Amino acid sequence: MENRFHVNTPLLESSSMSKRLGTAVYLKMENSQPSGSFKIRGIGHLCQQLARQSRGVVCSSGGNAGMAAAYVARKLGVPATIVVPSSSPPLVVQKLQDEGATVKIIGKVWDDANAEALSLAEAEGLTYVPPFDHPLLWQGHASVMSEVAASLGPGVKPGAVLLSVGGGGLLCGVVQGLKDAGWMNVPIVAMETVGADCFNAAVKAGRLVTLDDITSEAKCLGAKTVCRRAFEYSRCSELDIISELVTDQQALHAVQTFLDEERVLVEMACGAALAAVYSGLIRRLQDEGRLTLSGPLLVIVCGGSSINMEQLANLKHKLQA
Ligand code: PLV
Repeated sequence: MENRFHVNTPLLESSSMSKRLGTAVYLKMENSQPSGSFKIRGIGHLCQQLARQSRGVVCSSGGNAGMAAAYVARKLGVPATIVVPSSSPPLVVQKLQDEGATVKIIGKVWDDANAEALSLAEAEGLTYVPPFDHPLLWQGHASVMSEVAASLGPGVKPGAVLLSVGGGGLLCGVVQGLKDAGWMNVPIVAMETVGADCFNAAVKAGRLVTLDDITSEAKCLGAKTVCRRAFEYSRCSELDIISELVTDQQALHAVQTFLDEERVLVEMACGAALAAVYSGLIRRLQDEGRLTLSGPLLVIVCGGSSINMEQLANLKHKLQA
């Protein structure tokens, strides 16, 4: 068996969320992964396959994919270069450096940083680590669902899965995990923020859409184009993927409520998913008959390192002004 870098994360019942929804809510605590998010699952798996003998890895990232790549590279004894856009907060740059990575700040949004990472890989013979668009990432991310299946035990399946979408890697991994578990008919509620909504835009347009800009503060959801596989899944008749948006204010409010009620600090990218519960969106989908929960709601608490008390205060200042 390959070495793995991720840990089995806790599956916790949230009594406050359950009370709000009138249905059991389970939290898959991916915030407690080494490197701070679910990204380590896919990136760990990909690097095991592609980077063992590498001269070095280069990863473009809003932050968390980079954190995972830097962590895995250190464990493999391989140098890591992480390319982030200028929108990534300084605290992430610092954390990446603390993890031993070389950090380059290129462009305004992730797409700019990614172009640089691709040309660095080419020019310097480095292994390119994509943050969301690769079958090995999805295969690695799928382990989140096999763990959930093991934790829930035989005969129990989630009523729905609630998650965030950036470039769509987590979504693709969860779909694969649902397939593996024989849970294809479990609906997925796929959340983005307004201004980082490339999946929602593609679903609405019926084709891949490239956003002009990322205007949301949820920078780790800020890919301008969702990966093709995620878009294809949205059109697959065997799957039920509900794409919804919240505002940055709702995502921030969710981050704060989650901190107060669950005592856990997550970044805006994760707040987008949590906001579906706190803002009443899940309730509304139920009322409208678009979502029926025949089992517990599973929330993927994707986590994220782009947050601390100071960053939280900055966000409050920016968004609540
Ligand atoms: N973040 C990517 C892409 O950014 C990155 O480079 O870190 N939740 C958190 C905490 C994340 O960091 C991300 C992705 C997501 C959710 C969404 O996952 P995805 O991209 O697989 O849909 C531009």
